Amino acid sequence: MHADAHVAADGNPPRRLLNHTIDDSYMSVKPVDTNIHLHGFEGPAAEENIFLSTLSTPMHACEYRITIPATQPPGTYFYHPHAHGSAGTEVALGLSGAWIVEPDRPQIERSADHVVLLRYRLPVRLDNRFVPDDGGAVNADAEKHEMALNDATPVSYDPFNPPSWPVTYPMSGGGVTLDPSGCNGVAPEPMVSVDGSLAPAALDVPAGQVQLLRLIDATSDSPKRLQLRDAAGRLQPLHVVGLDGIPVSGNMRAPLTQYLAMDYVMLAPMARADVLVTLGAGETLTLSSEHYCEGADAFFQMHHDVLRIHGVTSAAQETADFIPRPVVRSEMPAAKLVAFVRANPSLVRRRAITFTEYSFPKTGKTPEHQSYYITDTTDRHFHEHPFRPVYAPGGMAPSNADVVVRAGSIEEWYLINATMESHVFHIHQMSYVQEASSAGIPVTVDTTFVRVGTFLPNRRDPNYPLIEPSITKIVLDFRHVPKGTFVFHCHMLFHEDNGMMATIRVV
Ligand SMILES: [Cu+2]
Repeated sequence: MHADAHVAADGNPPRRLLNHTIDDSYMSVKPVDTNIHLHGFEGPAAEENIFLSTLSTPMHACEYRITIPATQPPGTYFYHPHAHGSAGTEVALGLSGAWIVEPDRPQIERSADHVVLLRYRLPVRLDNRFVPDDGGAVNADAEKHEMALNDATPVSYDPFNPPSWPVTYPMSGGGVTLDPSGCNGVAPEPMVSVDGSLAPAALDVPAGQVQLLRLIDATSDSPKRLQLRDAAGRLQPLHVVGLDGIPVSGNMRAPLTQYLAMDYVMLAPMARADVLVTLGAGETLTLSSEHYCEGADAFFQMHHDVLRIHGVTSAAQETADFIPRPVVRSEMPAAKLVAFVRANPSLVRRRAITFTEYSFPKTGKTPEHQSYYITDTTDRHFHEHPFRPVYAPGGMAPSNADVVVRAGSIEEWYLINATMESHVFHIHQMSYVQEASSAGIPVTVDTTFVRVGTFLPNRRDPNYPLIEPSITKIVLDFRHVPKGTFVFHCHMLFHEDNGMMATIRVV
């Protein structure tokens, strides 16, 4: 280990903006620290303690004893390192893998069960900068503008209908011009492929037999919009039986029997979609990654095929003893929970969780940098600070918590994106309900794409438009979540490593 593996500095003094305070603190960790997180694990936080890491333990080793709860839904899960500051590089380069929970009696043969890991095609740029290499000038413009924004004048504030927010970057500056639609970055997105193969990979399957594709976005930072089409280019609905490990039907004994038809799935980093396909002899289906609106200071998403599936004549036995059928939408557990919330608003606490970014200039030993925050902004005097756990002597989890909730309660969170790019929400130890999926209905997930907001003209400062934040609503049911301290964060790991993570305690 190098002595300078872990660099922390104070950064800039606190700033005031609107009614609230913004702390800066800069941390740089070389990817020498690691640990493990079982993404989607619904057991106690202490069993897969992500606050422990190989740098934080005396022998530079961590021991985990993990029991998968009997109530863990049968489906597809993922494990990856979660050491703050170094997780992004490690995941981008492939340090991760799938874990699968089988139902009591598997419904499908192993040969019809396919794990489809979408990883970056290597080599991949790891600095995650959206600007070209000569983009230093645009950063300098952004920092100067940012530091001039201080404004301690109180404004009226509704956390659930948030005010427009300043943007981080100028529309034009330092030789870089941003996309005025707010959707596309100036640099192309690094492409994904199956297991690092040359895209698209090929999969031959026996014709007429139900196949399960476990689609996993194994990238560190790149949500993907996945579609399926036939040989004539016609869109084919994805028959989704599970999202993020959880059967869409809620049927834990026969999770593959009922599917939700979706035109596309928005698969965020570490998100999973379990999809059934049945091909005729000679039929081909192609899975592709499609363009979507990622944000002006994100990347330019491009169409590319990732997997071609061919149906081939086979003498093999039928592999499934069930015929998949569409789920009854009103019977889905996600629909029922949202109906309960609508019928009983007084029983549900609302909370605003806001994603923000700011640019900070060089001060002393601290280089210029972007800081990323995820903050409970329900109280108008909220305080933005990067992930900053505090430990009592001998403590295995932080003594400070950004959000405290009661076990047994239900909360509705407004995920508010006040930045120029997309984000991804993830919370540990539990799933939750996303009120609107790409199928237009509620679904149960553990990872959610948080779309970018919309540009508003700014007459005082035309080169710096304002952002009308986007709002994505989720319902969190804390009735079955083990008490303890854990985290929620942006699952674009560059953002997480640079501060966009917060602690939650269930008491
Ligand atoms: Cu983010």
